[in-house]
Amino acid sequence: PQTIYLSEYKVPAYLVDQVDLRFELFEDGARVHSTLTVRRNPDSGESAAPLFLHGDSLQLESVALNGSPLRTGEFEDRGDALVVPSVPEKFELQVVTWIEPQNNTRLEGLYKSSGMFCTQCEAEGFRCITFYPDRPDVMARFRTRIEADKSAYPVLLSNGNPVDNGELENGRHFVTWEDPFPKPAYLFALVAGDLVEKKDTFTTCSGRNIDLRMYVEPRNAKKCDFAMDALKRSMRWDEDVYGREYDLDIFMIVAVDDFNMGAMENKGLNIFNSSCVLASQETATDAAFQRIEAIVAHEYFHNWSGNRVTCRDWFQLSLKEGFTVFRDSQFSADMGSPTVKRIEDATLLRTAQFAEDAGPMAHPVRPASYMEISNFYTLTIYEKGAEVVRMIHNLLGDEMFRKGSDLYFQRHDGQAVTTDDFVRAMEDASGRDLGQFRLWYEQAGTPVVSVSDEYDESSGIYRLTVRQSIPDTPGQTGKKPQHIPFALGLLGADGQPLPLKLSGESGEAPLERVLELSQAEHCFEFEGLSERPVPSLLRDFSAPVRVHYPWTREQLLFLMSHDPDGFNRWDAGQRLAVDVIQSLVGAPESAGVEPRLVDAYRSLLQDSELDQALMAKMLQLPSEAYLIELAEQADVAAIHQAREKVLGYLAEGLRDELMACYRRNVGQGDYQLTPEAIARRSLRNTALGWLLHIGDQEALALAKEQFRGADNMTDRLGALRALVNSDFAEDRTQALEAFYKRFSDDPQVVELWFSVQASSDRAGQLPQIRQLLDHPAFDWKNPNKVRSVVGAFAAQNLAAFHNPDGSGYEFLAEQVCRLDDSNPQIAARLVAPLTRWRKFAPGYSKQMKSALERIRDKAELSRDVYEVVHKSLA
Ligand code: BAL
Ligand code: ZN
Repeated sequence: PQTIYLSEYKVPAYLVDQVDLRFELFEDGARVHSTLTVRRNPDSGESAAPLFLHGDSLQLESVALNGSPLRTGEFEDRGDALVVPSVPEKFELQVVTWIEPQNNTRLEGLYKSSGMFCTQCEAEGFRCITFYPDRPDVMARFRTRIEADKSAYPVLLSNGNPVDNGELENGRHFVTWEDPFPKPAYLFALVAGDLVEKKDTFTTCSGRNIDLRMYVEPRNAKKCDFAMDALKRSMRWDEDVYGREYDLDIFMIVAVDDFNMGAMENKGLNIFNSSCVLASQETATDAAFQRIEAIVAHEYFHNWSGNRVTCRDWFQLSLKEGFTVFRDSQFSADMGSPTVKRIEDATLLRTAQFAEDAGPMAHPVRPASYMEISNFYTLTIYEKGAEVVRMIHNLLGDEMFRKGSDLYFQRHDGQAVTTDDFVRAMEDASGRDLGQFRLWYEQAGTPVVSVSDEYDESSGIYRLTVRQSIPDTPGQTGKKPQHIPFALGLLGADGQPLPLKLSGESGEAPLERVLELSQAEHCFEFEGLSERPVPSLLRDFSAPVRVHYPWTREQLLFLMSHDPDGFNRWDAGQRLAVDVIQSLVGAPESAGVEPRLVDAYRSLLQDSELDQALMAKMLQLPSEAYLIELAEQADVAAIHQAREKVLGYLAEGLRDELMACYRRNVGQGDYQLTPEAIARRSLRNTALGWLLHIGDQEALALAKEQFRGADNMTDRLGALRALVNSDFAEDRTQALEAFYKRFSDDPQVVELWFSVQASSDRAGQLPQIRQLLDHPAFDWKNPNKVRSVVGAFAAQNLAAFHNPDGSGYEFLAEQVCRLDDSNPQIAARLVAPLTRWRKFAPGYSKQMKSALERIRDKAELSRDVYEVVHKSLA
């Protein structure tokens, strides 16, 4: 496959002003009539360029130019493109294509899911519908007429506002939609199905009434309320915080079961993966409700950050994704607990994005090249991209950042632009120079910030030396220092924050400050300190970097109970637990666990002042995935054993406190989604999990009772998970059977049921995983099912996946090869766990590499999987 380079970007030779589409939908295929109003791009400089239209899996029926059919020789159908060598300066092109949505298993373009037609066009799916200049800098107005059988497809939707509808012969009907906003083809959407409609309204800040509609299959009608409410809160929030008002008269959300992504921000017609939008108390966990709220907000926010202002090319993907993830994280923080949200974001980043940044697919937030753009919907583009915007926010402050975003939206409304345009708007609005800051977009890899310190008692000076370095990544070496906002505080022995007075400064010193690192090394001198302080570094995770500082266990214990920064309090606990677990990795069985860890967790469990949501987070031990990420040459079995040992030791030592915690947090009245109620459920389920881990009989009885009597999915699944991860084999089997019996007709709950098993080292060893694949509810064509079994096994059941006999790797290779033919996007995503083979101890890495080689040697590998596998082996 060909590599595409940012440096080779050229403006389009032709622009499309208007797209008129007519879809004739049938059971055995669809005919797409397209009329494009085209003109030569005055900025292109290529006066005699041929017209080049992308295509993929299309059967061309006819081409006409200004109404005259083109004959053989006047156009070329290359399969992946339609080329018309000679065209006038302005013209209309009529193209008719035939496609087969019912056979489209890639789920790109127009396809069928549970009997309905739906689309996914980002990034390059529109070319699977008709021939088109399928690149985001070609923005056109779309008018779409959909024709289908009325009884099978009573609901016909597309972007914009409905402008016409009527009856046709043979029981068919049509609806026409018109979208007044020019958009790239990746934002096109079409839905046709037998769906129920849930209606609501929203009055915008200027007093316009917007029709809000959700379309779902009838069985899901009761699962819409939460998403609808989240949508209205998102609309209000975007007005309040960013001054962004909705622009069409109607906003629609559709839920579909078969979807590669989580959701898609098509103009006025967001399409969601069912699992990211449908929820009820009985069927969705707290985590699912929070995910839904965040994704509904994310897709809605794209209406401005992505749709009104879009990307010039796919190298700029983070322009819309990084900014929109930042916006949705601000929204979630405002809706719940900001500290907990920060902890969750940082955990994802440190566990998974740092791993990506240290692996063979590492790329900058603005990549310089790719083979298959679908492979670049990554944690780096999304989450690191959001951190980069967050740093700009922190450097500029609330007010200037808002000024910058206002300028960005106003200056670029209706345009397709670059990350550089975004940064420039921030600079122009604030007067700040972000020249060096731009390196965050250009350089891949996670910066390492190493801190050392010395305290001079006689002068009262505390000297902090801060060095930064950025590791080499594929194709990038010798990187320049970046501009890093580094927030810190200093604590005295009694836990009081100490003033941070830099030498030579006058006036009152702050108790927290943000140092701006720009060189490879800085030395900061703080004066007027009468005691050696304990540093609290990178507060609130002020930059996506790794911090190295030789904290002692005493210091970590101290920060864990005293740091006024909630994030760093949690972080100190994590660092301590990591240190204790790491010291046991590969140690003899007789090696003891640090007893102070039990004391620290006991204090935590007994701390009645502490925010319960933070306590719930602090009680989570670092995951195996994080421990692996931190290891040099990961020995998975040894890490797993060490972690289990610490968990067992803590649970034994804190048995009574855990039981008290459980009892304190049950029976709190009606189900609510407040941060407090979520924290209580999290605390009781963590306590239950720990107690079952050590085989506590009283806890077993409580778990069974909770499993039977729960009035919500968080508690029911919490009990199920605790049972599944315990050694009570019979109870586990009974609970799994009962759960399936109760929820077998709800695909989303069945996905939970699959993933609880697939991610458990007790219930998810390879033979059991194979059984899950043979289960009648498993469906290879449904990405959620694949993710819930194969994905969960490889990404969460690490001890089983990394079985030293290599069977887990072979299994994954087999499933990737199987999926590559039907759904290459999903196949390429599943390969990820193997790509980090260099990270593991030799016994593992050799076998991981051969599994990758096995995939590489498959005949007719898709471009998606080819890119991931070849880059991983390079
Ligand atoms: N644009 C793809 C889905 C999302 O990030 O919203
Ligand atoms: Zn997005």
